[in-house]
Amino acid sequence: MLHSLVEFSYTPTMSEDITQIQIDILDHLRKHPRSYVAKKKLCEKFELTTSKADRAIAELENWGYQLLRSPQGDIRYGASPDVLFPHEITFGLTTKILGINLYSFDRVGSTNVIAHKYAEKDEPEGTVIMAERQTAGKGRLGRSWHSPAKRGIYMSLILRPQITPSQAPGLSLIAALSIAKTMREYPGIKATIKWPNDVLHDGRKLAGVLTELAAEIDRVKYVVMGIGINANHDESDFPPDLRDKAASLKIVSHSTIDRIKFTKLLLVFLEEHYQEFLSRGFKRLIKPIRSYSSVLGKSINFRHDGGSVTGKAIDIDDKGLLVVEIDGKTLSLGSGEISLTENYQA
Ligand code: BT5
Repeated sequence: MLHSLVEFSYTPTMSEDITQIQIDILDHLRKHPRSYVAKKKLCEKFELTTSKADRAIAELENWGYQLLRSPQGDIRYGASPDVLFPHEITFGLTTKILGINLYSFDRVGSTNVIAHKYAEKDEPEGTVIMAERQTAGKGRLGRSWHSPAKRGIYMSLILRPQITPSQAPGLSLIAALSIAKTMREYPGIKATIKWPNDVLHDGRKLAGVLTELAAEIDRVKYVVMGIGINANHDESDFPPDLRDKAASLKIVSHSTIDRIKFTKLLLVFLEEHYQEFLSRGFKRLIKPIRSYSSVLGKSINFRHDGGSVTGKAIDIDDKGLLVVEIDGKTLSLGSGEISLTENYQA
């Protein structure tokens, strides 16, 4: 975790030492949320001089932490700033693999690109790369992902599943299911999955998934699962060409989302579904995926044999493939591009 903070560009001038002191103090205060802690106690516990403790507390407040003070000057944790600090996401996180190793940046080109670099450097399964903004956020097929600062959640996970490359597209569906499930915990958000990788509300896109592979013919070396979520965007945060087809959790639910809380819950659902996928495949996941689908029963366009074809989406099978009916015949689509003929178009 310390390692992650050093990489975190909100703290470029902080020494490693003082950063760890700040985290220790913060964690201690948060573990006693109802009581004021005397500064003397903090100094004793962490073997600090008063001036070092004062400096650490002042730095925490500089970052935006609200600390409450009793008339005697004792301190209590008040609130955290809206910043995706690694120690905020890992604090109280109940996952066993995902997010245990977590890096967070102020600004990157693309978290997926960083995740590939880190994966090549043997970072472990479950490593998460996050950023407050992306200057070159990637969509699928060379498209881009609009990633304004502090509005969204932009994250990439490094996964090392023992699967064949043909099984990997299913991971996008697992991400979409986990995102939709997390969103449905919030009142007013009717998140649906547009197979294979989008999460929508009333036809407007709230989130997208970009799953990329490093693989040999019969073996996946690693997977980078990129997730982009529109959390606290106002309408004006989207460029004009996206305003009709994109929305944010804030726009839909009329309230600001706690991005840290959302990220933690998402990691918990993702881990649960990922483990299920690794041990039993899609069998038990397919029911919620089908029930969240905004595509089933709809007429869709997709690319096939070099041309554009229209058919009806009738099922998602137990491998995660989309089953489409065209002129009484069925066809299973593995990945690629579909669009609803009467609804959202990416
Ligand atoms: C996706 O692509 O939906 C995958 C998006 C994945 C983004 C994450 S962010 C973290 C990680 N790091 C990255 O660099 N990428 C991943 P696709 O299905 O191709 O959708 C892209 C299309 O959606 C664009 O061509 C726009 O039309 C639209 N779009 C772009 N930004 C959007 C946004 N913020 N919200 C909704 N729609 C958007």
